[in-house]
Amino acid sequence: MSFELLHTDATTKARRGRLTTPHGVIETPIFMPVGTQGTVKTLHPDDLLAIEAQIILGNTYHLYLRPGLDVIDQFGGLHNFMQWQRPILTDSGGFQVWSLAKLRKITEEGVRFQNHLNGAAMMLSPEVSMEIQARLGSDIAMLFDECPPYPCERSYAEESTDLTSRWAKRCRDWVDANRPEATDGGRQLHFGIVQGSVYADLRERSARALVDLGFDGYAIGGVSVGEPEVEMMRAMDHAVPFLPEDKPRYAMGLGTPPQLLEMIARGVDMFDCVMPTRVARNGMAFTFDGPINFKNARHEFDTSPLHPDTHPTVLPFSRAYIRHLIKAGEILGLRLLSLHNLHFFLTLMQQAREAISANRFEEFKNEFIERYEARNY
Ligand code: PRF
Repeated sequence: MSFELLHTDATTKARRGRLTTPHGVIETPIFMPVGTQGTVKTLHPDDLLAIEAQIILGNTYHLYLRPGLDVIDQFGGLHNFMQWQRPILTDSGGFQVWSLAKLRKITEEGVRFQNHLNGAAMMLSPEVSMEIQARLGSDIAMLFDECPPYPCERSYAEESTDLTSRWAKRCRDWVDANRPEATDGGRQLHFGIVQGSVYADLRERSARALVDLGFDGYAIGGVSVGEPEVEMMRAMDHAVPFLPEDKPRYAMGLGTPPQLLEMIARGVDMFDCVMPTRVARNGMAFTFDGPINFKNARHEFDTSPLHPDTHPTVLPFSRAYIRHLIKAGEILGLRLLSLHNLHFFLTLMQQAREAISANRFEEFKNEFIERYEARNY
């Protein structure tokens, strides 16, 4: 059993759990820093250890294109290649093909596309994606899915959802045929992805089809594609009731700090998002007292630290200095804010876990949001 449900909060659906993977144990709820190209941008793996990152994300699409599997095979997988020995989750590539590649064409077989680096014609399919992820040696591999756009006509959403379900069966078959159960418990875990756009019955149908096939965890995909926040929350409410209690649930590509807490309250256990590192490179820091924009002139002469709760590595630096680094385009500025933001997201998850254990998740969430939105810093 890879997932152990440790405790469910008394008043919300928030859960505390423990997921065991070949490269270690993950305490949930958890946020996963994104390392698309085999690096969490600007950070050394030691930095990730310092902020106690438990698991990071890698991308099939990017790593398949560059450096390619022949290079990564030389190292026996992504962990050794990038010098990160804790768990890695890889996304399956379908979503990235959609956002990056040119001339994409979806067929029953898979997705044909021209890659965004040199225009070469390529193909990703359920079998190819599962094979790439097996060779990358990630601890958690995502199934190959289609993420429909928003808004999405019902007829398209229905066809797309059923295609994702047929692809899930092909992923299952590939895994069963090629990845016999490891006897030492060290096998790669596989997570299905619930699609269905904004349609409640399609979300249910998608979840049921995946659960019938049986996977180690279930993601909710097709969210954060431009829909209003209320639709994002509804997508969780429409999928979670049909997912097994004893398997982890992962909301893909989300979200703001308040959104993460709202989703934990709905029974979601895992998250990933480029936001903390992407906005860091834009001069923005998340704090318990709301976001700080270092491009704002009010920080020019400010000798105080970024925030009292920042990581010890960042604490000695003043806001004026960080603003200067950002204004000057200095790499240290991007690095300090990336470290700070990921530390903040991981601290938030740690506090969420503690609040769940104490049966006070609802109060914790409301107190957090009130302080975050007051912006009294
Ligand atoms: N599917 C996959 N990866 C994803 C998503 C999805 O739906 C999302 C949703 N925005 C982010 N990453 N495979």
